[in-house]
Amino acid sequence: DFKNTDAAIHYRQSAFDLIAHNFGDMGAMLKGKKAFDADTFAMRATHVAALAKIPFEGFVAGSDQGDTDALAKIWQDRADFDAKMSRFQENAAKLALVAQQGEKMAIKQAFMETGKSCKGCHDSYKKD
Ligand code: ASC
Repeated sequence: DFKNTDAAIHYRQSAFDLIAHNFGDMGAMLKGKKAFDADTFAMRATHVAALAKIPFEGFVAGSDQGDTDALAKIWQDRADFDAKMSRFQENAAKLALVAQQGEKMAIKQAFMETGKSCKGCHDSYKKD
């Protein structure tokens, strides 16, 4: 439980910030903006897979009100939101696994799939 909806918003945003930092660095490596380092990439993928499980808890009733980009639509289309969140978690878990195996093409594919699940949810449920 959270003290109030602001605490829930802060909790989920903290996790998303950590996810964005790690995922962004992975993207920079894949796009050649920085050197690809397999160990660092795998570490970040493992972080994202663990962090992906965090935000869900913060989407408590009433927390579309406050300092948040979360749309009220989340609570109206709850089953779809939950499915999209699960999909993101599954894709992130797969990415972490593939990253440890070190096959660059498989890594790129899994990274793109994960990115699609970030964007898919943002397009439906995040203010732009
Ligand atoms: C990121 C980030 C997102 C996703 C999304 C993927 O690095 O901050 O929200 O990737 O842009 O399409």
